[in-house]
Amino acid sequence: MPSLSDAFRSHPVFLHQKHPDLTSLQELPDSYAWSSSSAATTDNSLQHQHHDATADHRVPVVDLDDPNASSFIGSACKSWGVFQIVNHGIPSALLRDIELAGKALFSLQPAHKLRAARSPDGVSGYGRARISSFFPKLMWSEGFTIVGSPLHHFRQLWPDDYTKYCDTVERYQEAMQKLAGKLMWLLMASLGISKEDLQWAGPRGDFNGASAALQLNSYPTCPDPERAMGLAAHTDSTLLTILHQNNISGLQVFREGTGWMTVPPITGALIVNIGDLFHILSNGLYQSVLHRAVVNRTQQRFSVAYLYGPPGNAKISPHAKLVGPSRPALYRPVTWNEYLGTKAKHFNEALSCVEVCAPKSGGLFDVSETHNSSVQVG
Ligand SMILES: O=C(O)CCC(=O)C(=O)O
Repeated sequence: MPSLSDAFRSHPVFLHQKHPDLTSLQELPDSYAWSSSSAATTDNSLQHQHHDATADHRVPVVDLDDPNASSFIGSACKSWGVFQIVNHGIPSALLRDIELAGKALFSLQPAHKLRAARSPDGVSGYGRARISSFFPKLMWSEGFTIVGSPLHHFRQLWPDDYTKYCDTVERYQEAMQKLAGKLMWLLMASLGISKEDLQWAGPRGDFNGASAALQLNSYPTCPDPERAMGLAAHTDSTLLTILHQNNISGLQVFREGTGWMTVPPITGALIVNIGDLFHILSNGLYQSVLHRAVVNRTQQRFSVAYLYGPPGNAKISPHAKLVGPSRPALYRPVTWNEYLGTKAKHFNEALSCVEVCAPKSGGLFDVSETHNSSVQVG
């Protein structure tokens, strides 16, 4: 079965020159200075001004212990594509431990971190965001991606002390996998899809064989945050992503008609966002939310994203229950690997590359009419 890394092997990303130590810079180098004209698309333009979260404009918070959690999640996914969860069952000590592991990793000396550098055609390891290659300016962040076991890279980073960090990552991966399975069924229930309706969830419905990656992100303090970008606007290729952010805000989501909205840190809460594959599965009903991370002058920010997808051989397509004469299938079937390959090549245009039909208010039209359309956010 093809592995997650195979998708990247055929689309190597050669990242720019060596990563400088961002913490040592007193001024923003030109290569990190974003402006509207340097941004790749309108949606990626640097608009740090954002809307304050009034009651109507707040990313929904869902209590997973609430008997109506599934329908709240459904509404959140239709109108936002993102929500925060509380009472999710992940121990706060584990959230603290993964944050400490990230802090320990990113505070190593630059040359030391490069011992575990990600190769151009690899997925695991230390480096800039893979999406960097789509932008003319660099992002004010560093990342570390883990697919499967962190052992190989952690041995390179901490030859004498890797076991405790491996243990933390493994516990975190296990807990996230369970939570992702639970969220998948809450999402499915909100769409009227039951265990019998989803073959690739496996005979026990536990999504055995699901693929995932863990992405640790660090956003150092920045001398000129208004002109810098932590992580440029993108949608995730996943079914869903579960994000833990420390208590420093920086994540923003784009909402049609409103603009960029900050997702405020809530102690102990996790953020869940819909990815492109779930958007496909829901036949366009649930939004794959466009999001980005901005930086600040005084406090380093960390985040940990659990990027969750289907088993390697599962073809994801609009679910039969969501397709009918008035709503034909909007996308063709794809495996996660195929889709990652498309994303690695076409980035935010990837969804439109697998469209067979595009939604339009009041009806449907052939996608060939609209192939120049930019980011599909819903
Ligand atoms: O750091 C964040 O808040 C966003 C992280 C993210 O979007 C990612 O890792 O893909």
